[in-house]
Amino acid sequence: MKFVDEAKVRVTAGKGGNGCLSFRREKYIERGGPDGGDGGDGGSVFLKGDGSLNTLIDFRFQPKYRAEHGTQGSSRQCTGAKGDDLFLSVPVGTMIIDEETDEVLGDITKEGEEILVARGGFHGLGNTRFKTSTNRAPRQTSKGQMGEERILRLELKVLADVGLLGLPNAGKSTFIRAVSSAKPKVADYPFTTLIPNLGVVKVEAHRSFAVADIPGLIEGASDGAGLGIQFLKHLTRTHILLHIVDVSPADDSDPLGAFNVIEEELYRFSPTLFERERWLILNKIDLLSESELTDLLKRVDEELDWNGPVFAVSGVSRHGTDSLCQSIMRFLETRAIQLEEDPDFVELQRQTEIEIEREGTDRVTQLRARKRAQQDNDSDERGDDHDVEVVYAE
Ligand SMILES: Nc1nc2c(ncn2[C@@H]2O[C@H](COP(=O)(O)OP(=O)(O)OP(=O)(O)O)[C@@H](O)[C@H]2O)c(=O)[nH]1
Ligand SMILES: [Mg+2]
Repeated sequence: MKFVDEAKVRVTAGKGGNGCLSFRREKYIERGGPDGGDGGDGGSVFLKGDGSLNTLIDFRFQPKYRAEHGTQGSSRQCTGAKGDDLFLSVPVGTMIIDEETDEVLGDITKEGEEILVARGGFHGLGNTRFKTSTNRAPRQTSKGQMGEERILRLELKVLADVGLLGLPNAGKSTFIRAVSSAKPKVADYPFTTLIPNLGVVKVEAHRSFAVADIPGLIEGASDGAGLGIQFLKHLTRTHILLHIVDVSPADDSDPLGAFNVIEEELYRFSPTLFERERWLILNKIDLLSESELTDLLKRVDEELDWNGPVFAVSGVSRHGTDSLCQSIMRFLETRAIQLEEDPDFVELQRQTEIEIEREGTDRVTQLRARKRAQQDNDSDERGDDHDVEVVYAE
């Protein structure tokens, strides 16, 4: 499955400056000829590949862009200044589509690659240009042309940096709603989320990451219970998993028990994915008193086989979610630097992904074979999401 991050922007190139109507007027020179200069061209709009960006989210906050107009020509044959071109930085991999015609204008495939998306208006001509042997004092000029305007749809296939993991009702979708502009359905019944969703989290300008919300897992998922475990394959290329635990489940079950159930299912899907950076997120802390939370944290410390980071948040009140996102961003940025500097680390990541893919595929294949045997030639593969191709981030 490919997640697609999408943004619509209106780009308007600058108008060309008008030509100038003017005649030379100097002392002692009678009937000086025409001396109106041309206008300057309008600035164009370009999109430019920037390898440090990984989402299109900044465009959702600012959807309109305009390049500068050219200035008018002036007397003494002065040409107007050209409007500055506008370069908009987009992530490498961005596809540019004209929203009105659906025409693909291009793909930004490399760092620094530039694609013209709106051409600046041509400049107007000053009256000097219209002088002929029969018309020595032309009063004619031309106007600068309008710049092109387009509505662009930008699409970027993104890999989620962060994957959410947890029982149904743990609050995964609520968390995505709290930290991003994605609006997956939230409800107090299990399996509200049936297909993975993508949320893009903007920490500040040009710092963002993508989170995948996948359907909840239940005990026995790796044996096909609930929606199964095949959705875990969407976490193969994430860099952190957030294991979200409801601290106050409606059925009064023990949150630590819920934690162990998911850890077990994850391990059974892929021992290699189990080794991935994973943070424990205690969610719904708005439902606990301070002392209850302290007791729970103490139990986490004493009773769980867990050495990773622990965060206490509430997706509903958004308590703790900002600082969690800041920590995620810092982790991802540190990792990106390591990827740039250390080729061994890059290779290790690649191997890890191959291994997870292999383990996950084996597991899912085994499960299907078993199901098929049980159901006696029943080839119904509900729960599979092979035909789900594209999910748009809202
Ligand atoms: N009080 C409280 N309720 C929450 C919080 N987060 C989620 N909920 C509630 O928990 C229920 C389940 O939330 P969802 O976000 O749909 O849970 P999910 O993990 O996405 O569930 P599935 O999609 O079924 O796997 C909803 O009724 C939410 O309103 C929270 O921080 N505090
Ligand atoms: Mg959900």
